[in-house]
Amino acid sequence: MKMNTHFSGNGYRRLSINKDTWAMLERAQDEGIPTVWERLAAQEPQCGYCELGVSCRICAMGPCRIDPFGEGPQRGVCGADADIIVARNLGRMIAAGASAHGDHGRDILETLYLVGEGRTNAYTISDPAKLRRLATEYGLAVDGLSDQEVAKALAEAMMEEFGMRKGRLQFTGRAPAKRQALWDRLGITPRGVDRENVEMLHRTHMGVDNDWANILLHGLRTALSDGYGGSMIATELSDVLFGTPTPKMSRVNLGVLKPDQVNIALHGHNPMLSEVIVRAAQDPELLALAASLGAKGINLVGLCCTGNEVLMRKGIPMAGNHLMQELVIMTGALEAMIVDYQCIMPAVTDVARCFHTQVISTFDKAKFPGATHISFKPEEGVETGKRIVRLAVENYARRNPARVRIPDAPVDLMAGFSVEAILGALGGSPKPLIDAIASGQIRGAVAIVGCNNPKIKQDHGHTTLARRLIEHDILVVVTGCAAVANGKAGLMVPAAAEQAGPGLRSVCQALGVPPLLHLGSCVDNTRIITLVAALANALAVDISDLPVAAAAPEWYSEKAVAIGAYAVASGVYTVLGVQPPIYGSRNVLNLLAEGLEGVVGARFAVEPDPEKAAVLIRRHIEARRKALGLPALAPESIGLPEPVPV
Ligand code: BF8
Ligand code: SF4
Repeated sequence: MKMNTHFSGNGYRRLSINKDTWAMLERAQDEGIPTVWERLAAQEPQCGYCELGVSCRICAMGPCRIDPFGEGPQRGVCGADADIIVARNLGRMIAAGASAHGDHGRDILETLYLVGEGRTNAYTISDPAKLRRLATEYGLAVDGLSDQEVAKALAEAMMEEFGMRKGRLQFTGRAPAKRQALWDRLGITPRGVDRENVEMLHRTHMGVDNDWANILLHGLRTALSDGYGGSMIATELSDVLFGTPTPKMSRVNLGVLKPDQVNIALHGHNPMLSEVIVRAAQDPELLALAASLGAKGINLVGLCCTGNEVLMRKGIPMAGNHLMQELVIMTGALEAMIVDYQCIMPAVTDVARCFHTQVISTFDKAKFPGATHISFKPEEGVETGKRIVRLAVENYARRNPARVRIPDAPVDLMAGFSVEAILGALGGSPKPLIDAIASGQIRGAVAIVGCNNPKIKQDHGHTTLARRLIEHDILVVVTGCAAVANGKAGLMVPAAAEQAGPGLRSVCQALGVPPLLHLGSCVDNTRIITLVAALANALAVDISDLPVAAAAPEWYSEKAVAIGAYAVASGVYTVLGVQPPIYGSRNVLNLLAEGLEGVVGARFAVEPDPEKAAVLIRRHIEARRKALGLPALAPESIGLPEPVPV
């Protein structure tokens, strides 16, 4: 591919705030290796119809598009108008994102079932107390049963949730009673993890649900089946199998690679494989093999959400977030990139061809031409893990030391804040947090979540928003690539409390925690839902009454759309930093950005400038505080951002 010249000189510096990214982009430029940024530039200008959401290729009478200026066609061949087309496209995005999480949850669930049946030697029950709590939540009698028997019974009960037998997902019971009643009234209580996704695909087939608002309502139900179904099952069962996270220190950025060790990156989302890799990397035989090749050890590093999973539970250092997946290979120091699924760019095998790195794919549902495929079966996890690590170690012999360029020194970060760990730090109940919010010492809490997107200067949105919020005494919780971004910026160590306002600072200092708490991977956004539901329940209010908000400043993925939709459907005001493809329908836009407030007590906002997003969020939080009768700043005193032109 022709390299894009507008990154010449040090123009690449405007693509990211990070020195490690800059160093690798400099190498990419010197050596003519294309990256995600060049490919974006090559795609520009991107299709305006698609950006507005008004193109449709659902059937073979099309593809169709609606002219946003009103001069060309206003109907597709079937008669669909812009509202239907935009709503159908958005509905399918939600279903795809929810399916990704649901399928991930199912993989973990099937593993729990294997443990319950005693058919795998690779996994055990790491948190039996949590296993029993969950089983009790599912109405199962656990007294007198072994952990293995409880695991099997819980797995079977959860398998029911993927279909349609029960009529409502068990975990919806975590939401405040008022919220559950609202969902019932609206007819959006999720009934099954798979069911809502399938129904969305059905409804959006040509000629089924031709009412845009009805499609969007089902979009909320589909998203709820992710938040209280697929994702929540994935999180809770990963804790049961691999351990419920506790606070721990680790390090982040490309500097976590070691020049004298075998470096292996764990990339993707599912912790099943990475758990066995972590064990295989400590295997004496493999360590001896590494030593015989001159390596001082085997160094595991994380990428994206698999990285977050092993960081949260094992303290494995983190090489970077989404936009680092090509760049980590360009260090020349990576022996293997082990991938499972989701957010793994097909481009990684292209970049790997320029170096000695082996990309090893592991799930039969996620193959990569150019990668070595080693099929992972949880029954044979231990053997597969060793086989993969052996391959990586052997590859050390092919490393060219002259090509190794590891930029920057790693930054410390603290991770591991499960809901259990947070409540533990608070002395077992949310009351101290509620008291701090009520007094105004902490004004509210905001989740900053989601991806990197090459359309946004890497990590600028995440870190700027986080800084503005903590400065104003707003506690921030982070997951996914947003967490990694803020870790790299040094905001996730206890000492970063210095950068917080006086109220939040004193709370963090008393507890010894950072002002940004790392709650995990993207499926772990359900920890945030569990936490806000617990706060609302403790106060006997709905989630939408709380001074809380969410933001996805740099999102790119369909999963992020599903997450945003279940956050809003749960009552959480959510600000997006990247425009979703809905602007071609004024009706859809108005519903999502305004009308939903009257339906579910929360809405979306779109604000690409994180400075302005911070103002929007602070205004929202103060308005909620006022409505709860808590001391509140006047919204006008916070400043009014310029409205985004629509
Ligand atoms: O599930 S934040 S880029 S890695 S989608 Fe992907 Fe986005 Fe990162 Fe994790 Ni989440
Ligand atoms: Fe065109 Fe309608 Fe077919 Fe979409 S469903 S491609 S709008 S005819």
